[in-house]
Amino acid sequence: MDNSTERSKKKKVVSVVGGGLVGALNACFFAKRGFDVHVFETREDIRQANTVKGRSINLALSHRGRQSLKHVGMEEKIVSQGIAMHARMIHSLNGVQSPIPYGKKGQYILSVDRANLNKELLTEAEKYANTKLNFEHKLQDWSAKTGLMTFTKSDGSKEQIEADLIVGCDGAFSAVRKQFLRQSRFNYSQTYIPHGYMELTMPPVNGEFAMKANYLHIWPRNTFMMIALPNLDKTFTCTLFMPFEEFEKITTGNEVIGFFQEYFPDAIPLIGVDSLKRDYFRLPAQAMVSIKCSPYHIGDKCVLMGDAAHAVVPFYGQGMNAGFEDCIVFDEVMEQFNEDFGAVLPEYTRVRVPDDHAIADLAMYNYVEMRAHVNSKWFLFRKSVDNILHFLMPKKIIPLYTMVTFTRTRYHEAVARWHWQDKVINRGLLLGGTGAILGGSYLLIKYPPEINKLCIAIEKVWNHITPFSSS
Ligand code: FAD
Ligand code: EGU
Repeated sequence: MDNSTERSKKKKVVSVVGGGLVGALNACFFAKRGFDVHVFETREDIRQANTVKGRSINLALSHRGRQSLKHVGMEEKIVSQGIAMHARMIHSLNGVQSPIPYGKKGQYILSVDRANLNKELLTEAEKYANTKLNFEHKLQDWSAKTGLMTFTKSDGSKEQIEADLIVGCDGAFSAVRKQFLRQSRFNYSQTYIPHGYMELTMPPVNGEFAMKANYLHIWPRNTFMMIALPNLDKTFTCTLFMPFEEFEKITTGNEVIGFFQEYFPDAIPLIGVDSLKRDYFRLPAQAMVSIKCSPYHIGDKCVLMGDAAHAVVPFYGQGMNAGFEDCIVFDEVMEQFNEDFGAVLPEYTRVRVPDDHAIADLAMYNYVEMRAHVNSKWFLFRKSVDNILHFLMPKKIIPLYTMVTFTRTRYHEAVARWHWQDKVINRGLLLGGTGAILGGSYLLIKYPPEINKLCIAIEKVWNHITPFSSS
């Protein structure tokens, strides 16, 4: 029997709630399968709007996100509109900049413009004849019993709509998820971290990027941290992360400059004193939340994807990438279970929850780690050790960020493998240390005068692997 004709005869209706990054991409995935796709988005059509509000201007796109875009034929286009970042650039307090590559030559991440990516995805979704985009439609409520959704339109009027499947892609504060909270045996947790973030723009200098363009710039200062990603218009968007209580301490322009002089002095002339003062007070610091839940579905009627299912803190650059990967995983399960929603939805929850929870945990772990003891020296040291071990044993030891960023290794497997590698490394250090002590003692007894030379040699090696300025 020909599956595709049987499928097209059914032509089930799929309602995607949320036309953000994941919703717009998901619309393409469902449209490609031949469903009747309706997207409902609260905002007006951002392609016509001139005010682009919302959070984070640019994002790091990596392998998982790219694979997902490739699935709907969008990879090339989006990549061509992004800026490659082949390495991080670590800024020390004294202004020294040190690059650390992400990997081999072809391994880089991309800085992409959120608004542009969203527009491209909406335009792509609209190319399918079986897709309809509905803007200024805010999901007010829906019934888990009947599947009936109620939308509020911009003029205040209400509209009721039914669908065979509701796909909740409406972000971290999902209205679709609200009904899940009323179900028995639904697990939910949310954690706001003490840090907030604020975006500052670094303009071009003489028509050129103010800093090296093809890098993700990082100023690691323990509890204070700044990250900058390049934009196509030759600006950088700097994101400042710090505890809300620290944001609140700074109330005047001079205090802003004083704070930057203490922690990010090299950025002051690049952002500019006046625009730094202006940008800082333009918007209040934004909160960051981590949300985990399970299951991701209700019966054969509704499923959550993207931030609606799992909001993660941005300290692994994976929120959008994970949401995009959700779309591929769902598509794979659809193929496996012949688009039978009753079977697909529970299987999607079964395979995807452990991975989304793993990346949520990893991002939170990295936040805690960076906040606790990551200054520029430590960052350089740790990443160098990772890279050296990977270079020496490319098959056995793969850095965690490499598995997360450059492969589609399931997140939970990457974590398991990371724990295993840590054991191997510790055992190696233990064996190596024991060997060095035993061997060293032997040499000391046999050739006492040679010890001086040995010390010099060790010092040389040490200076070679940690050639960093103080911070
Ligand atoms: P959203 O982008 O939030 O979209 C949800 C959409 O649903 C919106 O358009 C909204 O208007 C709409 N909506 C909401 N409620 C309703 C309703 N009731 N009815 C109809 N529509 C509704 N990720 C990365 O991969 N790389 C990064 O480098 C990165 N950096 C980040 C930096 C910061 C500071 C932050 C905060 C996040 C970062 N992320 C990053 C995460 C990324 O922004 C999110 O994971 C991603 O935007 C999630 O997409 P989404 O479509 O699920 O949700
Ligand atoms: C945070 C905010 C460096 C964009 C995690 C690395 C991020 C991004 C890192 C933001 C860091 C931190 C990784 C990438 C990326 C690093 C990563 C973080 C993009 C472990 C716009 N993080 N981010 N790790 O390795 O894997 O370079 O706002 F500072 S991209 Cl916090 Cl790869």
